[in-house]
Amino acid sequence: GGGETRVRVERMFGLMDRFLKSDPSSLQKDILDHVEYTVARSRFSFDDFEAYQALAHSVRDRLIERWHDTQIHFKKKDPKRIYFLSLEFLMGRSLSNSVINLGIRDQYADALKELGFEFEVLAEQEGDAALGNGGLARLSACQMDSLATMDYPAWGYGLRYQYGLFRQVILDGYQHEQPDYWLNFGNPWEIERVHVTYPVKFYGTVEDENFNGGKRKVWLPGEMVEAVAYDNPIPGHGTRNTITLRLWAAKPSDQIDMESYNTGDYINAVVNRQRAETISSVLYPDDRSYQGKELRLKQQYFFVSASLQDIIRRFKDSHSNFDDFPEKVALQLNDTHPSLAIAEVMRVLVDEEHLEWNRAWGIVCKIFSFTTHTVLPEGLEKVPVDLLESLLPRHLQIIYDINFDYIEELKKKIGLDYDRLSRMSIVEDGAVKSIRMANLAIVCSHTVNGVSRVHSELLKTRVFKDFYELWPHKFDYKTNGVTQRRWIVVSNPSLSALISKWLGTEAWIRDVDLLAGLQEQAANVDLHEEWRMVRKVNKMRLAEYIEAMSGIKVSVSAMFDVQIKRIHEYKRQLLNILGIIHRYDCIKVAYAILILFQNMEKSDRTKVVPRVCIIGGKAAPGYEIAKKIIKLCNAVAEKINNDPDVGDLLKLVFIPDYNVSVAELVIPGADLSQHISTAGHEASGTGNMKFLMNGCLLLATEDGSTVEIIEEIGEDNMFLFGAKMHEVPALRVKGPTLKVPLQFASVVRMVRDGYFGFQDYFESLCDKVEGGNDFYLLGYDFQSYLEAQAAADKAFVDQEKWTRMSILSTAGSGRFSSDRTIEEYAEKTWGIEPCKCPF
Ligand code: 4GP
Repeated sequence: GGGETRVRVERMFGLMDRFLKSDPSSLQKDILDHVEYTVARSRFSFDDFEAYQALAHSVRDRLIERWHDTQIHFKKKDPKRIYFLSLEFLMGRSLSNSVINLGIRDQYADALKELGFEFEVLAEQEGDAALGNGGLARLSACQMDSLATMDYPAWGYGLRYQYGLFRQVILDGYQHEQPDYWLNFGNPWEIERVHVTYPVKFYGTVEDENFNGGKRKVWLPGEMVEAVAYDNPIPGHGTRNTITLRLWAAKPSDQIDMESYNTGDYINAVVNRQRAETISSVLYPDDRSYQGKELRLKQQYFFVSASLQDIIRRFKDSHSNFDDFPEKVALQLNDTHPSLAIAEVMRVLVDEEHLEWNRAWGIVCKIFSFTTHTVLPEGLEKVPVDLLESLLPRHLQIIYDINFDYIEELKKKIGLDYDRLSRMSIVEDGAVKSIRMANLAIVCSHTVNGVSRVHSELLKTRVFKDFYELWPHKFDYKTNGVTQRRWIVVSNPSLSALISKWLGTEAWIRDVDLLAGLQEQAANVDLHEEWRMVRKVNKMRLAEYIEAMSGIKVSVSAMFDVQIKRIHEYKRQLLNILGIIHRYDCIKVAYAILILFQNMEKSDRTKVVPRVCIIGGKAAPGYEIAKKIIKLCNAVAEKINNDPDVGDLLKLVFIPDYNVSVAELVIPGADLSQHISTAGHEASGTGNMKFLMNGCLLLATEDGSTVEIIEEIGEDNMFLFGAKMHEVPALRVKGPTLKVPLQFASVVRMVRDGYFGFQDYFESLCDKVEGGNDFYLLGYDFQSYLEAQAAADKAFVDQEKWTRMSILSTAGSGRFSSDRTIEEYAEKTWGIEPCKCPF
């Protein structure tokens, strides 16, 4: 009945009529309809959460319309598509972002007001979608927003974890992890596609088929589960284009193993089947270490296999020759996590589509690009061969075959340099024989991207040096960026309005380079006044949150100094805490002098610039040292915040359960933010960009993308310190003989001596930075860190100077939009073009 249905529908709706209206009374009606029919509450009585649900569903309806149109348009135009494969997406909340991108935020706010609700209050009802750990995962989310906004024909593919990143609860200052069962209250932002399902196979054996020079095989799996698609529409801003983030959930397979049912143990047979769901049940909370766990490998293959079946099905809908595949498909590997896709494409092409091995290999070499997000060796995944052999026997064979051909070629190029050959091999012959996923990704991708310029230099000169020497043309970088839609417009609406007013346009929301126009106004006193007002209101909002959450009252005239990110030794939250202890000590000394000499030194105390130090972040559950850093922060906070000698001069707040929506609140309220990794360790950093956009000044080391921020805004516009990247290796060699400033020794001493309690517990933490063990150079950098902090204090006292620096920070942030990053990827790496949906 397809044709008839169409005729009827076209008769029923005029072309434009079929779209939902967005005037306040249509919106009200839609919301109330959803209260009644979706939420199943009475239109006359519903609470904030139910109102949020109804509101979300009415937004969802509008998203679906655009999303359908976009998919139809893409299908008709059949452009080359980019498939972004990532095991993690940190989307956060969707409501505000969606209505802003759809351009109907104000209409909704008005509609709700008349119904007696406030938009902001309802928006607070939404929980975060935290399907990722940190930087890498949030970057994927920003990039999806840019892909949609810039009309690229893109799909994101990932896993629909039932438990997102754990919730962090602080009890007695210690981190505890609680499960994040985020789907408990339903998720209006996803659409379950019960008909989009694929079988995914595991285990079993491989048999020969005597074709194809022996390369074609038959895999007889031992286990089968079903992947079900959940689509999350991602709306672009100022465009109708709405793309798909497709997340897979595992379900028991339809194919019932009759035997286990026939044995009569019906209940156990059902229970066993249900185990399939564990594959997509939980996100691994370690962002840097790979433990070679079977479940993790299962997750990787599960999402890769389902995604590729989907991608290949879409290709085959309108193409019959796989030689056209590279013209239509670009596959982006977001870190090594999806690298099994390489072996999977080979397997499908050779075993299932019956392509000859070399032809399949030619295709594989043209479609993959790989981006790595770390410089830490422990971040590079290695999969034990035993594990792979049992779980994916056919894939192991394929990887061996790829490696064999590659090593033969390599020998021709570099000769029999066995050390180098073994370093470059995909297979590592160590105590545990394993597959180096990064090597697999590099060998098979046409482009290997870093995430900032200096990251790329490190990849070329250290991490992947051998490969760079062999294939210099493969190596490139695209400096990360963040979306100004979420990180200014959604999270800082008053700054957003102010910017639009002073630029005389809202066009910067899509064309962020226009922010540079603020430079001309950086000395304008009227702008200064409005700028300070906006910042103050944001600080008040943050102060209220701090008080509600921790009971600590903070003064908004103090400098709000923030460090929020995953807790890692290399990110040096410990340096920050030791700096705070030093500040505390100075205040105490000044106080003692004041008491001793009565009025004489009074001025010294008034010279102290009041600070509120805010630290937030999660530690991986098994990362002991990171957990001790959290405890130390809380112990120091306890002492300082309750010391009457200190008062408003210094407060320390640990914000629990740091996540995307907490960041949206904290960043706009920060005066100063810290990005203080040991130089050479932060691949890029994206938090620095979010703070920069919001006019927060940076106190930073010359690491990752900060190096490029310096080029944009100038070193006078921030507070830099610390050993430079090229100095770090030599400093480490000198390690034990390095001179450490007295102040450093004395603050570590305070911790060691139990000044903040928990003496035994902190001992190993102190050992990490003393006695020649100070790998991250906290001691060496301490002096210059304190100097940078003093410079920040000095600048803060001069509010005019500070405001100018703040305006110049926002004005100079244009380069750090993910729109720019995505455009570079599209042009240089993926070879795709915009495909804009009409209307
Ligand atoms: C992070 C990097 O640590 C960070 O520097 C970078 O900005 C971010 O990726 C996005 O590229 N890495 C991870 C990870 O989150 O899991 O390796």
